[in-house]
Amino acid sequence: MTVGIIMGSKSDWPTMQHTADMLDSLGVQYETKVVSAHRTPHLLAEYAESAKDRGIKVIIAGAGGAAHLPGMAAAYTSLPVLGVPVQSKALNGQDSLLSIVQMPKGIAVGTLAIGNAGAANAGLLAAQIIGTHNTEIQQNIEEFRRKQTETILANPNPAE
Ligand code: RP5
Repeated sequence: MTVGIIMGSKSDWPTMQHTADMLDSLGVQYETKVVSAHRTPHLLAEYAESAKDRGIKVIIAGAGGAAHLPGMAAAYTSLPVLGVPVQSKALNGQDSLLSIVQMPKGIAVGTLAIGNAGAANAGLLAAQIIGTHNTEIQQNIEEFRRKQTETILANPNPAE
């Protein structure tokens, strides 16, 4: 597995599934697991500390509300960590976004957009990172973008 997708709760899966779908479409292998910063703190430490030795190259962490998962995962590993703010019910994901994006200097998390778009783009960005050392994945990304552009150019009429 080259990407580790973790999330704070099973309730995050409908969002984080978009990450998995993107990685599937780009031919990137991944694993998925519920790991909570608050409810299973020891599991989080164990997961992030062992990720590099297990062959993981990028960790994608999705969480909502007081979303400490990406930041704490980043604290336990030198692998790149991408954070996905899950759209919370109470504050629409503003809480998730701000708690993920405002990392103090010295520990980095790459924060994506709130919700499904951010989840999909986390997969895309992880693939782009891995693609710097993997020609096949890089070609898959270029093909994905070529098709995306072609589809838009072939359907210029918004009313159709
Ligand atoms: C966070 O709390 C999770 O990432 C989830 O987005 C949020 C709510 O979790 P549940 O109460 O639905 O399990 O830890």
